[in-house]
Amino acid sequence: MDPLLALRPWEAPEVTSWGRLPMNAVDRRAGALKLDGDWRFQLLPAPDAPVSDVWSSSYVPGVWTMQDTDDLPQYTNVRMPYTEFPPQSPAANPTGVYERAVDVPADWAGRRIVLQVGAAESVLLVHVDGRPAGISKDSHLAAEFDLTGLVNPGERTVVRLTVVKWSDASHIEDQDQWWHGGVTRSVLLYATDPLHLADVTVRAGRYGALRVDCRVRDTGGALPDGWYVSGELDGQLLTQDTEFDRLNDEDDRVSDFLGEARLLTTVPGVRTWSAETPELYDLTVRLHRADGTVADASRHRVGFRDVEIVGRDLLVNGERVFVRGVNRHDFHPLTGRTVSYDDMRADLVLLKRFGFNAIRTAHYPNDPTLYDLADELGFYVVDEADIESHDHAHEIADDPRYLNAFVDRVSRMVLRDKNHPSVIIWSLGNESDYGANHDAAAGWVRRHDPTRPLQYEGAAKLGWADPDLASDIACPMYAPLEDCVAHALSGEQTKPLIQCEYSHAMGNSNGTLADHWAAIESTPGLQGGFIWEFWDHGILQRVNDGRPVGRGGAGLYEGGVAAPGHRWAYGGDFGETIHDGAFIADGVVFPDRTPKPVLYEHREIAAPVRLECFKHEGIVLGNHQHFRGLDWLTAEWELSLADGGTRTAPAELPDLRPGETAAVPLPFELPEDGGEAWLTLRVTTADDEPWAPRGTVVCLPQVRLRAAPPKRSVLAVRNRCVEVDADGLLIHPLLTCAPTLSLWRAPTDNDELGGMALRWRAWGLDTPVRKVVDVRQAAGHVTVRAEYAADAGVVRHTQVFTPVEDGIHVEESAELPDALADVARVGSVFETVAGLDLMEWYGQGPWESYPDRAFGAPVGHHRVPVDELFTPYLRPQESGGRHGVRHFTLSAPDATGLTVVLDEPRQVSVTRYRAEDLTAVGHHDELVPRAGCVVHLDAAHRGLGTASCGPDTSPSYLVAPGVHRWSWTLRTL
Ligand code: IPT
Repeated sequence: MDPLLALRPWEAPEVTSWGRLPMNAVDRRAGALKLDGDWRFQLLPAPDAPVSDVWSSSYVPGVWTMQDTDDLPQYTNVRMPYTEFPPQSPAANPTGVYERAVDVPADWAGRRIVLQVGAAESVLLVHVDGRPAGISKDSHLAAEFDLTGLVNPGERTVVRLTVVKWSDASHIEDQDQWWHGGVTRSVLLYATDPLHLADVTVRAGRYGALRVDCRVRDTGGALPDGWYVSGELDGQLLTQDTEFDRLNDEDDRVSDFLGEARLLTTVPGVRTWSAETPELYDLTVRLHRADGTVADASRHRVGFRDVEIVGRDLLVNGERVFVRGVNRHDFHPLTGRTVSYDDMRADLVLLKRFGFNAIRTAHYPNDPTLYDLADELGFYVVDEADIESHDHAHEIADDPRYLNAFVDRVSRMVLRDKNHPSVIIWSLGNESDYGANHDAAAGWVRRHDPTRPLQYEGAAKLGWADPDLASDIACPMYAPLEDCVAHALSGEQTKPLIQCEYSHAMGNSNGTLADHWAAIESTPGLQGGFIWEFWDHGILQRVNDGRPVGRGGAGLYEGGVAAPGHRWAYGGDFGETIHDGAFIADGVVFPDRTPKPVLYEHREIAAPVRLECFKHEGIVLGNHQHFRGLDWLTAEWELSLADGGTRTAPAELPDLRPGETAAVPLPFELPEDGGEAWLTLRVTTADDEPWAPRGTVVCLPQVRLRAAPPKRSVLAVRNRCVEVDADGLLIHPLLTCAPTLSLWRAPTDNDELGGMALRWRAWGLDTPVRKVVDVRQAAGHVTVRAEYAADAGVVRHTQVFTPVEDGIHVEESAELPDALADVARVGSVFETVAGLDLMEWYGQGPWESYPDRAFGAPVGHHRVPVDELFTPYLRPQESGGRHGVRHFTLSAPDATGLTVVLDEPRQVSVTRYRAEDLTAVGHHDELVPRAGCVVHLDAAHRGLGTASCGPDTSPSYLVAPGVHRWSWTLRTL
């Protein structure tokens, strides 16, 4: 039997690898043969099933689960998709066999030949021409195998990669994501001189000191005499550390089989690296033979920066930086886990544009290119090891059989990524309880890389301040804001508090994000956190046969929506019975990277320039960055008058250092009339940035210059009357459904998973029965009293309709019994005739906003087609709301339509869907838009919160019982 199979390595956690080379940071991409493309492929039912003569093909890098096999993607969060206990795997264990012939270049004769498999999940067995070459686990890191003795340069060799899907390792790769199988990153074959750089470690501090440590080996055996290394940084030669060499020479323990050399320099006036100023230098390290010829070389990009913890602050270059982070998976809707350079760049560009400066590589080391891009574009990275044993966390954390795997995974990540300035913190993994295996891994990191802090949520949760635990950061997940603030004020805090996950972005969510940041920025000890998460992991699926579209699907989606006949699949959509539904759709972007409205909220929260206040001397402007001035920005003033449109004027940004403020004169004469007035500073990039062309909006800070004047009382007009039908329902030529009371919204994911929707349904709020109690006509008014009977009590609703100049004024009140504490909304709902396709309003916008997610939506005059008001969340739910609307118009192309003027800024939504349309279906593509508009005017609307995973909204955003009053005027255009 094949020796690799005989070992049954898929059920042996002690076996983390066999024949695998040590991880290192030498970049071998240049000059390598890229073995990407179609490989011969067959999918076996189990790893020890016989390989047949029947081959299909599979694309590498890629997952077979999305390439026309019968093994389809499956989504589970915490639970394993099978019942076998660690380290066992199920008997049905899909195993992909990949084969391809490779012509090994003849000029590689005499060289060391290495196969690099970028990533394979979850067990990789390598054979070359039928002979065993190695084994590797650790699905998100590369594995290298020395094939020198197995291949003949100038001849054709058959490389076989056998990839076993389920293994002991699956139990520690139980992350909240799709399960796939395949070779997910590129495969390379490269050659080096036998005398080669085995590793290069770069340390570069903020005062310009650079140290480069090289490890040198010769596969021939002992190192040849006279080898040496040299280095160049942006063309400047580095100095060999001869003292280091001398000490090594004198040290008997240093053998001739491992060479170590150190290069040094100090760069005067160094340009330091930070997320705001990602300054990089080019380093080339060369390994020379005694005669000076170059045996090997390695290129690196170097950023000079320090990261340290002082007291309870995490400092980058001495500055307490705010961590505006997001959790990011390697994800793509067509390729699953395989992500291209262009895709990763697009991810990071988008994050930059929306004010993020940090990434946690949830929950495994991401594609290596991600770190190059983070260095280049400027992100702080929490680099996380591929360990999540969620379902069996407690057993595994102390299981000695897994000890090796923990240390292996953490150490390999550190060895790969240690030279990236972007990586500022190591993470031991996610949701794996806390045990001796973690301490072992932590010990390895602390010894190997004392230059960076280490974090682990599983340890931190045992005590945010406990110095003995394997976490230098208090990095909880979903901690209530009050707890964070209380900790920071307690006097007990010993570590920086940076939440590893917070503000769960599932569906229409991220309520109270601005409240979090107001507290973070004003409470010493709080430094930020990482939003959960970047992606909605919807997989593009054909509706007719239920299969993933796969690589060929580019162009089958746009603006967050799948093309007709397609949809974004979530858990359960591939016929799995064990799954966790739409919990996989919890990102700030749609599966095609279209931003969700929360990103505009975040952009404003992260604004580098703020309008602090409006005082008599003018507008106080502040620079809220850590390292930069304002010279990279340009701005324009915008004055929005409730009754007078918008005016603009050029703005001059003052020369402010970080943290400074200055007053600038008010750029406009405020007209006497014009009512409420708001001033916005439209801040854009002054030049092309690597992540944004010149003119890209960076933020839109705003101050109110004048409040709305008190409302005048409504004057009824004589000789006109308001018509209602026998049920007291308003008759109006533009309305197809008269205004009635609404106490319900299509539950958001937060409403459902937080238990609110259950309560609302139990109260009967989704189907209240309206009964007219009384209709009275008097002095031109019509008063309609109705009762809405819900199971938890009766809501009394009154509408008073008054004819006014060219319209109808409606005064409403609703009385909620105490039993109805905390409902979704209280307000009016009505429907219009078809054809009113444009909405224009004065209020917050233009993007969707809700009471607890309205910081980033400036007040102004906005104009959006009705079809674009709705946000196509994967699982249909309440969506499309606009906060703080003062008045709006719905019009047809011929300018006919209606206007609604509200008594005060209100939550309004105009969509094509009733709440019941949204609750009736599970996917966006199943929605059938109505021809008219469904309009909600809310006296009160519950905040969104984040209760699908984490805290609900805060009490101030709840809808209280008691009497609610609101009024509005409906006019025909
Ligand atoms: C937490 C996980 O770390 C993350 O992977 C994701 O599942 C997130 O929650 C929710 O989407 S763990 C959770 C049990 C708190």
